[in-house]
Amino acid sequence: MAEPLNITTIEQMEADTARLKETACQVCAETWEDRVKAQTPHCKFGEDGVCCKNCSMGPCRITPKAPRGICGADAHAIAARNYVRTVAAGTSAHSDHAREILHVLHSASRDGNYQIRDELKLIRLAEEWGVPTEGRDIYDIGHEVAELGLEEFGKAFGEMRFPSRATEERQKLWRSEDIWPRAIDREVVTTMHMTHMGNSADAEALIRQGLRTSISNGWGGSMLGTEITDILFGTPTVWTTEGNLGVLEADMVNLVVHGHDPAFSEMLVTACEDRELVEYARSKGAKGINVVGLCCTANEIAMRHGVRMAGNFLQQENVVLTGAVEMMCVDVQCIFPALASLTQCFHTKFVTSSPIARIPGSQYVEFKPETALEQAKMLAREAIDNYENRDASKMYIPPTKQTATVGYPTEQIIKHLDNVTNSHVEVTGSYRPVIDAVKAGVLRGAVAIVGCNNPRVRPDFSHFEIMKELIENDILIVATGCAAQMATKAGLLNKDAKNMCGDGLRRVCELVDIPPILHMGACVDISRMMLLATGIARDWGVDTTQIPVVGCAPEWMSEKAVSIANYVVSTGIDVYLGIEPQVKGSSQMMELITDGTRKITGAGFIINTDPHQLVKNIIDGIEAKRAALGI
Ligand code: SF4
Ligand code: MSK
Repeated sequence: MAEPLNITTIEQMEADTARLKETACQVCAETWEDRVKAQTPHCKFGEDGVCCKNCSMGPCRITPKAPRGICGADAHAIAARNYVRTVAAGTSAHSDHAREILHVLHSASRDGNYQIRDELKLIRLAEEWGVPTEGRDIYDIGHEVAELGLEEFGKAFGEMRFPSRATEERQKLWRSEDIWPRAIDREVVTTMHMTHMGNSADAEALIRQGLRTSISNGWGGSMLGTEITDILFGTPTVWTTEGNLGVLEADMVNLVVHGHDPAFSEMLVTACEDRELVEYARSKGAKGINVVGLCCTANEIAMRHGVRMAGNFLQQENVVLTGAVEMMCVDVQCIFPALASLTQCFHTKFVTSSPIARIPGSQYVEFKPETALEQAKMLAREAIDNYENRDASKMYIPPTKQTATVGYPTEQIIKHLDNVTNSHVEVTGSYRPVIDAVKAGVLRGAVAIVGCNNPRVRPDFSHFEIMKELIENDILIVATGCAAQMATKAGLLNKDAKNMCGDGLRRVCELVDIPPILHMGACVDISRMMLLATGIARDWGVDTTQIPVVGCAPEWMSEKAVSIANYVVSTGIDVYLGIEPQVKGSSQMMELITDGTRKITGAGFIINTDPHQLVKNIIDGIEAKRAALGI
């Protein structure tokens, strides 16, 4: 099998980190590697999920000698309560992000800072929700849709709207199992209430509420976040871009955007394209302004503007350690508070922008839709002014970078499939070609690889190994979040990566003109994957749980990931985890998350901390689904 021209190995990525660690020593800065050492070994009670501090009689920790907390809660109750609180926290993070975006849509106007960019998507959503569109101004429609979207959070009666996008079988199941969510805030509050001292101690009841809460995220908050972001900033299209630390430029003003909410980063991208500001940067001796992204903000702007990506979660300190960053602007989620002290070792300005993510030692500029462009321009000017403060003795930018093709929301996937089948008009707009390829065995199935990287394992290694082995075995990958960025850094989003694939997948990549790993966006965009799986299942004439498609989070770390994993399982899709959820202290919880949910939703977790074993489990799982379908 021909090797791809150019892949960046994990060893090369680690060598860049080691070189930057020398700079950290030079400026006496600590990094996450030091803090991992200081935190090791981790608290066993926390790891196993059997420490409860839900009331001040505790904390209570479960041991063989003390099998119950003071109130009598056992290991199963405590682990279950901790676990579903994690689901509630993750749901809150994604959904509150969506709420902010809905407010931006509500304030959008033709002559304001934010406009409606995808009118067709707005009209489609308005029609889905019964909002009149005929003869109305698009902004009036947008504002009414925003209001209805905001009602999804706290409506007093009724139930959530987007779950009715699922397959008929799923909808029926969510009703019969009584896990159709009522409203996002209601499910989060119910979870917090159920887990308050003196309430639920039944692990199964808690797991069921966790599933319902997670559906209010995946088929609620996250789906709203994705839809409204597309309406405001445009549905992503295919771009060729670059990723890894080498996208920082030695002779330009480097402005890094980091976090998740695109309202801030979109405005910074616009501001930095301003001719006057570019001229101002030149007047200060720089060749221009280089905006690059980190974490999911990077995914958002890469697939809407082709903006280059500096790296994923555990690379956030490396970016500062290059000594070449004039300003890092962050919004919400996955931001190390450690960036405040680290940036102080350099000339880098660290700007926080949201009341949700206040960090001591940062410069706080509360970002508001009404003044967004003005604020973004002010920050860009400040970054330019900071260019002259660089210290060349602290500067080293690893040259490593890769070309990546990004931006495959469902609309683009359908468009690419249509291009292949344009001679058969009757099949356009459907997933039929991909289904035919799976039925014929050219493709064995698909895996959604998502999630963070995590120092509990060798960072990025599991992603790399699993992705490599899956594509060798003719399994197509869709990726989001920091997993997608690992693929970017490695070069696996390059169309040339088809040379690493098995014959079947390589033929598909050539025919459809895609890389073997499709970048679908940020972690909030896993909702796109739910719609993709639903579309495939519908066109196949089966339920989502039957198709040879699974999810995998090899290196997950955040509470959002736990909520995501639960809504994927609720959708009937198995999830393969490379990091153990913190419930090991309860045999009942281990059974519930791996097998118990299977009796409710038809899917569960498969956990294996060895990436090579995990990928074998995935392939076995896909083959079992194929066999059950008789293919
Ligand atoms: Fe202990 Fe029960 Fe209070 Fe938890 S709720 S801290 S187990 S007494
Ligand atoms: S940024 S949640 S580290 S994917 Fe979405 Fe990456 Fe995980 Fe944050």
